[in-house]
Amino acid sequence: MLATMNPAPRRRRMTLVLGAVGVTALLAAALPELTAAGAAVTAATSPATVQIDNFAFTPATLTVTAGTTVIWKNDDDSPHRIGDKNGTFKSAALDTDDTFSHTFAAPGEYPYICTIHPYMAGKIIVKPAGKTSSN
Ligand SMILES: [Cu+2]
Repeated sequence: MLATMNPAPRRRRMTLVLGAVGVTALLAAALPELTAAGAAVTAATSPATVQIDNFAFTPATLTVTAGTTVIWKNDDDSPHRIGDKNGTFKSAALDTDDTFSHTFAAPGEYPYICTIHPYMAGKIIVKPAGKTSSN
């Protein structure tokens, strides 16, 4: 007897769940800031910053997802010039407070130096998009 009663309530519950998903999707579209930390937003990448200070890059190794724009900012009193070892990106000489940005579309490892002070070394590691640890 119970078995014949079950299908109707279950179907109604499914409809409610689908409705809730629809509302969530609408909210996600309308309020992207509220859902930026959620797993559903995989394409969102915010700019990442490397600080240049005291003749060093901070962080020395920065890991980002593909599509991320990395911004270098020179907080030093000396000029610095960023050049990656594979010739993928190269900045002009950056004076104090100058910035340089590069968008990393392709996954891989990008070691770079300051071409004025070659002992200054850093590395950008680019992971494939959609493989963030939050998932
Ligand atoms: Cu330098």
